This record gives sequence, C-alpha cells and structure tokens, in this order.
Amino acid sequence: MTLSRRTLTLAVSAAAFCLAAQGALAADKIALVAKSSGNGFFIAAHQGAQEAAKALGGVEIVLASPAKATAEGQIEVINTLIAQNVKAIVVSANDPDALVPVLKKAMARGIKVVSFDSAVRKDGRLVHLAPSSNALIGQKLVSLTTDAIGSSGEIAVLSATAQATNQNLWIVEMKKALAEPAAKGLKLVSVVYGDDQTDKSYREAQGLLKSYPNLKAIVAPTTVGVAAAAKAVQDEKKVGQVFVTGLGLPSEMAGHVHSGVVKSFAIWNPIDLGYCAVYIAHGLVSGKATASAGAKIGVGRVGTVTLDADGEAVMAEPFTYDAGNVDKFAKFF
Ligand code: RAM
Repeated sequence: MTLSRRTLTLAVSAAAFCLAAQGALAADKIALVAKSSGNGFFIAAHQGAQEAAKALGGVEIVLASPAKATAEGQIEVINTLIAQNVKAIVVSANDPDALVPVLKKAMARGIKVVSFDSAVRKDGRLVHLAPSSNALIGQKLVSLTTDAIGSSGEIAVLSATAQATNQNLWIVEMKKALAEPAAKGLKLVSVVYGDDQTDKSYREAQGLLKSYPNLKAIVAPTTVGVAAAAKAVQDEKKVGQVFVTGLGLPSEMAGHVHSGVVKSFAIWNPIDLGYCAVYIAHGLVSGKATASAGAKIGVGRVGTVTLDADGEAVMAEPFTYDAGNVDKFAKFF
C-alpha cells in the first residue's frame, strides 16, 4: 500500500503538532506570586520574569496574585498552584510566617520555592532574593528625608501592610538611622499603614496631615503609598510645607517631582528583580543551582548572585531619582 502525498503531509503535520504539543507540555511552569495584583512594582517584576523565561527557553511564567495584599489571599493562590503542578513558586510575601505551612507543603512535593522582594521565613523557602541590604534602604530613607527638609522636624511613615516583611525590616533600619547624630532632630511621630491600596494610603496620608499640623515629611517605603501620599499633599495644597519621599517608581513619581511635592526618592530596578528571581528558580528546578550557603547562582544578563548562610542573596544599592533623571527612567518602570 502506498501512501498518497496528501496522507503523508497530514501524517507529517500531525507528528509535528504532537511534537509541538509535547514541547508546550514540557515547559516548566514557574509561578510568580505578587503581594497583590495591579501594583505597578509587580507589573514591572513580571515583565522581568517574562524576559527571563524567554531567555531561558522552555519556561512558562504563571502570574498568580491575590486582589489584596493579604497572606490569606496568597495561601489560597499557592494551594491552587500546587494543584497545577508548577515547578517553582517565586513569591513576595505579605507575612514572613503565615505562608510557611503552605510553602512547606509545596516543597514537600518537589516545588522549588524562592521568595523575592519581601521574604518568607527561612524554613518556608529555599532562597530569598533581596533587592538591596535592609540597612542601606533604611539609611537611604533617612537621607532622602534630610535632603528634602533638613535635619529637624516632625516626620511620619506611611507603610504598606502591618505584616509586610520588607517594609517592617526597612522601618527598623530607618529608626536606627534616625538615632544617628546627623538625624537626631527628626522626630518620627507616627507609622500608619495604607495596605498597598491607593485609596487607603491616600486616606491615611490625609489623616496624618490633619493629626500633625507641624508635619514636615511623609516617608513611604512603598511605591503605592508614596504616590498616594504625594497626591494627598498636593490635593490638600500643602506643597512646600510637607514633603513626600520614599521608595517609588519613576513612572508614577515623575509628575510629583515636577510639582515640587517630592524632591527625591529611591528604588532599585524591579524588572531586574523579577528577572533574577526567575533565573534562581529555574536554576533550582534544573539542578544547575543549589540553595546552599556560599552558592553562586547565574542570573543571566545580571551576572551572578551569592547566597549567604541564610540562603539570602542581595542585589544592588537603591538608586536615587530627582528632577534631573526621573523622566529618563519613567519610560522603563
Ligand atoms: C510596593 C511593595 C513592594 C515594595 C515596593 C517598594 O510596591 O510593597 O513590596 O518593594 O513597594
């Protein structure tokens, strides 16, 4: 029996289809769990994750984040990811402890867990990728403040959620820097939480302006909070009287820098952070990397990161933005 040309073509294309389908099935699913959806910081981190997936090949990024920045929401999302048989989970934690049981369950099933940005307690992950040293971030928050208002006056912190690992560590470091002679004249009068929601952050900022008529600066170590606080100060017509600073995205802060409510602010590159976190997760999945103390892990175009005794790797120093450079970077994140 001879095969007609058409049957042969069909057979060949069916085989090609099967191979393509197998290829698609073989893609390693790496899940990215943000603190919450809709936060520009994690949208940029996701962009970096996608870039890493493309460079690595055979990797599919599954973005799965709760609507609000809560540990409960992340636990629900992570349970679904475990059921989907993802190969790795890369998570920015809304709480250092609450996610540990569900992440231990994931690791018991062979899923590689990496926290990034906001850490999970050591026993709930293999590696944590920090954007920068906590001490450097705390010092930077204080130097940004003195840059805007000088070395005396009342200041308040508008943070993200009360349980966020990263913001809480940064506030601890900020308090240490405030105790240094150069900043002793700054008085921290309040710490409030906007939960990384724009409307709540805005209301909390308004509350600070009302409660503390002598307030000179609001310091927000969160991209959501810093933009909301800047808008509140502007809407209350307090530009020049109250300054806003903290950790922000150039794309969200450029207008506030030009209006004068923000003199300078800082951040690291969230695209690179997402990119490197995926490289680390992929290294653990493929067996190219180990999560042992001192291990060097290749992170593509960024180079390598080295794990300390706690399985933590630290990236670069926070970068400062002001009227001179904010527009240039606003195009990227
Ligand atoms: C917010 C989030 C994130 C933090 C940045 C600076 O987007 O809370 O965790 O790293 O701000």
